[in-house]
Amino acid sequence: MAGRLDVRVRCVTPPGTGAVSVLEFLGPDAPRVLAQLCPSAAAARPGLGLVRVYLAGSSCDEALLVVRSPSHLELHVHGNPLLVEEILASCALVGARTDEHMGAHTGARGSDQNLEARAIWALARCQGELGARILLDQAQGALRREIQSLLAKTGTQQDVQLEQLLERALGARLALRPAQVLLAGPVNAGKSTLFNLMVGRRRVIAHQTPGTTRDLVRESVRLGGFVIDLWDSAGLRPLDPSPVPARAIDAVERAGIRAALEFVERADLVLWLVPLGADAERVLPPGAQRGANWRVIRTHADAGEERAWPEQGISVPQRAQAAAQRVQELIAAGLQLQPTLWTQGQGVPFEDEQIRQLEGLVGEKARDARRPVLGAWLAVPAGP
Ligand SMILES: Nc1nc2c(ncn2[C@@H]2O[C@H](COP(=O)(O)OP(=O)(O)OP(=O)(O)O)[C@@H](O)[C@H]2O)c(=O)[nH]1
Ligand SMILES: [Mg+2]
Repeated sequence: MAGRLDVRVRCVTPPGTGAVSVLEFLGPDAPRVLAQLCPSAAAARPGLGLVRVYLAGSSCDEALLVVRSPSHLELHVHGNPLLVEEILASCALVGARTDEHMGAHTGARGSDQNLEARAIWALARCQGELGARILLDQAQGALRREIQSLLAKTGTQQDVQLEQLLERALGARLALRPAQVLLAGPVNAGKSTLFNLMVGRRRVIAHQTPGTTRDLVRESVRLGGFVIDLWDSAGLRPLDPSPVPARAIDAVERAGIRAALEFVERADLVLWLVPLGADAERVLPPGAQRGANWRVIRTHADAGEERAWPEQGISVPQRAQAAAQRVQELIAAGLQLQPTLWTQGQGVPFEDEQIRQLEGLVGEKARDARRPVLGAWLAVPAGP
């Protein structure tokens, strides 16, 4: 093993297979370590260039070399986890401090990563447009600046800014990770039909046979700048004798119903689908209560004499577009999605732990605790 060099090598893109993985070489010995992998890098000038990467003497990739400064270089290799692993190992072999200690490559956020790097980590996983814009801003220092300005204030002014920051963080949670929205209700209510409509393709079987859906099925659905996880589930059977001719309920269907009922307990929002005119409560299992996060949607609003859609119900077969719009509105209202919760430049705490800490800092009594807690957020300085 070579002696330690003054260079840190870390993978700054998320773990896993991707188009490109970016390796950062930081420190005065960065060019020396890089030249072991890419001999042509020794003569590289500031800017961009193509280099060949060699491992154990054989060429293994063609990469983009970015020379930001003599002590800050980036190697953009193809995004193969094995390749990244091998490059880090070969850097460690010549004495570099590699990112096993940083944790970024293994998927964990090291506590020695600054706020900006952690925002980039979250950005790589964020599915929604609004969340991505918020995280990009935090990666460019918005949260750091907000905390600095908060700590520069005192008394009531500081109390107010802290409360606003917490409120923004809570509002942003559903922009940063998808809410879980469940379609539930009696068999044949039209859950799978609506699910396919919202997903935009025939993802699951919708059929007049009661009990068609057996399992929970998830798909991502965009709602403006937000993304939700929408779930289809097995229909519940009425507790009294069913009016629909049904085959005997078997063990698989029973398991599906159990899974649906369990999900009802933990979903952020339950859309309870019931055909227009049917009793919405009839299929609820004993003891089950409609929570505050339930919204009833009447389906089959085209059936019979009553042509009530879209005000009283939806009809996917007859008026798909109106149905989709109505359901989107119900989801946005049910989840209290706020597209205007953030404007560029405002800090948004983006990790659950940050929100937990902020909650502990609200109120006059917690004033003294703010500097140590929030100061620690800034302890690792922003990168070069
Ligand atoms: N007329 C009418 N038919 C509908 C409507 N929505 C769904 N259907 C039909 O009702 C039948 C059942 O629809 P599904 O979407 O499979 O119902 P489901 O709630 O998923 O049923 P399970 O999976 O058995 O719980 C299918 O034949 C659909 O075409 C509607 O609004 N109006
Ligand atoms: Mg179904």
